[in-house]
Amino acid sequence: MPAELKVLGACPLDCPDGCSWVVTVRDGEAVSLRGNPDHPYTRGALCAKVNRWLERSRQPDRILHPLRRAGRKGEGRFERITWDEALGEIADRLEGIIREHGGEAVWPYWGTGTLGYLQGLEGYTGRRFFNVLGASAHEADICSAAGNAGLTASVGSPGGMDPEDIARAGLVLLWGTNPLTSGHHVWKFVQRARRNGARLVAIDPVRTRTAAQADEHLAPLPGTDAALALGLLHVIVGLGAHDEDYLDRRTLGWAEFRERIAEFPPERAARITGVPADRIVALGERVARTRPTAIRATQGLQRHAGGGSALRVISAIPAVTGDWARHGGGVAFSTSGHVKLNKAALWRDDLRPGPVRTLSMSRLGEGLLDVQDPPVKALFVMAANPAASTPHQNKVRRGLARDDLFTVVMDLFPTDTADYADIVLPSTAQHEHADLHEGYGHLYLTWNEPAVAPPGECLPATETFRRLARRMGLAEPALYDSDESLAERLLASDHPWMAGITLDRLRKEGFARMSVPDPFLPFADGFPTPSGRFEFRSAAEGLAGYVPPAEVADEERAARYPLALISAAPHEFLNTQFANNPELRRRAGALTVRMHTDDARPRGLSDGQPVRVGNDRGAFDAVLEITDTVRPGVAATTKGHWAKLAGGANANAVVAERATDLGGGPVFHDTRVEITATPAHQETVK
Ligand SMILES: Nc1nc2c(c(=O)[nH]1)N[C@H]1C(S)=C(S)[C@@H](COP(=O)(O)OP(=O)(O)OC[C@H]3O[C@@H](n4cnc5c(=O)[nH]c(N)nc54)[C@H](O)[C@@H]3O)O[C@H]1N2
Ligand SMILES: Nc1nc2c(c(=O)[nH]1)N[C@H]1C(S)=C(S)[C@@H](COP(=O)(O)OP(=O)(O)OC[C@H]3O[C@@H](n4cnc5c(=O)[nH]c(N)nc54)[C@H](O)[C@@H]3O)O[C@H]1N2
Ligand code: SF4
Ligand SMILES: [Mo]
Repeated sequence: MPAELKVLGACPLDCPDGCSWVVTVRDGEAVSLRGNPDHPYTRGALCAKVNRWLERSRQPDRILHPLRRAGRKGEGRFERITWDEALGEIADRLEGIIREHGGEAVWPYWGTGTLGYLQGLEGYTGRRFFNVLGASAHEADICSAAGNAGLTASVGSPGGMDPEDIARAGLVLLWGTNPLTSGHHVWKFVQRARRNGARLVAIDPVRTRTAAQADEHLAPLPGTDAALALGLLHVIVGLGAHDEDYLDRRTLGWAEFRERIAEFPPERAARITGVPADRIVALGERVARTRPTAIRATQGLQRHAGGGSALRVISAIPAVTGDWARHGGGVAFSTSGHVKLNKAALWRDDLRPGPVRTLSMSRLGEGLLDVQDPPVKALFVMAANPAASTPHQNKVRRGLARDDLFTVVMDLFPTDTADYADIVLPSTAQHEHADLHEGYGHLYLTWNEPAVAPPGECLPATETFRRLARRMGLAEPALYDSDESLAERLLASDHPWMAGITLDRLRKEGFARMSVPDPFLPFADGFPTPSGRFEFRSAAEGLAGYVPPAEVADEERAARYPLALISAAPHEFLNTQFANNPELRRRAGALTVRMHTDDARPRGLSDGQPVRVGNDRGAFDAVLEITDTVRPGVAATTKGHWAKLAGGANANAVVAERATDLGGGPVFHDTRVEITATPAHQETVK
């Protein structure tokens, strides 16, 4: 064996960039992990977080052995047990619960800790095992569900333009997205467009790192984007810049949608969004004049009660201008709609004994406390940290604290959620196991070859479920497939875009671009909707339009909780991952909430003071930053902080367990709060 090996892998995190990485292994030890210079999207660079991947994987708080709870739920006290004891106890408890309550009393709760098709959410290999048990189905609706559903209603698929083609646009709108923090690799394509003369406009209630770099920044009130889009369309149609021929050939419901646009003159859009009418007119004129316009809209935009409709209406802009037919035009939300892997062959839902109910990842509190017939009795949490990530934190904790609930947590670290586990199982990190990945911001598939042996007794999810199946004596042969054979089944797809992509090739080259046509105009020959056209009106969802945010637009609630809170992606963490890395925690500093001077002054609050951010669901403590980077009426914090490292709660203490209009997604950025001095601070002031 050579002394030094280069092993190609993939970043598994829930980030659109799906980076390809190279691990250098010396004497069985990973000595460096870097971005793959040969990957057209990664181009050698990872990010502030993943540059610390190896360091994090060796942190002293890494879980290396199975654990059994030794204290109260939530307390986080555990004793070490053997794998044999752990599997035996899990098998006994599952068998007992299924006997008494049926398979649906088991909830396999997969998070987005890894997006791997083998070890994580995208495929969730354990799905075969849970299918055989007849467990409830898990709806992973926490991230992109609203946008996916909105785009499916109008375009027929969440897949839109290739983000690399943003380089060809004459005008770029970064709409409800903060790529310099949340997926920076798209930036080089944005910059290439700018070098060719494109103007960059950011649309975000907050002047983010990204918005600060734009030529122009519009700051709408959260959740009002569909009204802004309709206002822009009013200007575009008023100038006669709509493409009659395209509308006629490629769309459905234009006459009706045109009437809807007529209801949103710029003055009305301005009243709803808080963006001045002259700015709406100017941007509408710019879109009308510039071909093509590329719109990069990602998840931030759709975390509101009307989030699905927002994506529907925004995707109508290139349908009205005809830009969906132009190379460099359209909307780029998530390329996952273009991935044609044979997921059914991996998942094997045919192994279920019969139809099963579906439980929502975003509404864990409801699932644990309100759902009956049968109630959830066993919760299997895998690559998820819902006690920190999921809405209505106090309700989630009440659910997790139930004495009659058997909870297994598979993770690498002792998270807020692991503290509630009956059994904790130690998991491998990405460079210690095999996996297959897509990137939802590009068109490449990536193979992750294990680079080193796992530390301690950590096991991949695939192997954990093979062992558990054996322990339970399950006869179904599909439960014992090897990782390679699972990957081969997944790649065995007849779709022309998968032509030539084999496991052998992926292992050799590390990644492969899907065999899409070049240039890639996904809807050149029609849209994958029931009518084959872009649907302004869909049979299932009616006519696209503006659906107001729930809390932001609620005046009675605004009287009690005057500030609209956004809790977006932090620069130093990836959701709750890395929030326990000492260096990144140091760089991130304390949990902060930002507020405009006009809101701070009447409250008598000063910069840097501890404050409490609260509403009727709960509260969290933060340090106040007074700034003009948030618009008045809006407060901004970040997701990702571990509650136990941030004074006991984070932003999800105040977020409602409400579903979006389409797709049943969460409404993280549609939250009203009041911000006050923390009680301790009030006392010291007195
Ligand atoms: N560094 C880092 N990168 C990440 C993540 C992370 O935690 N840290 N998370 C990853 C994950 S899981 C995801 S889903 C993506 C999310 O990444 P993004 O899609 O960028 O989503 P957010 O960070 O939630 O919000 C993006 C921006 O939308 C703005 N916004 C909020 N509400 C509205 C609105 O109503 N209208 C408009 N126009 N803008 C609004 C916010 O102020 C924010 O600046 O990033 C991924 N990348
Ligand atoms: N307030 C607020 N909350 C939010 C959001 C927001 O915008 N605002 N955004 C939401 C979004 S977009 C998302 S995607 C969710 C994400 O929420 P989660 O699904 O909870 O994702 P993470 O926080 O990344 O936590 C995943 C856990 O997986 C573990 N893990 C990582 N890799 C592996 C592995 O290979 N095996 C195993 N077994 N475990 C692994 C990590 O250690 C980590 O503890 O959070 C949501 N929460
Ligand atoms: S988090 Fe995103 S940008 Fe960072 S390495 Fe992973 S895929 Fe690349
Ligand atoms: Mo996400």
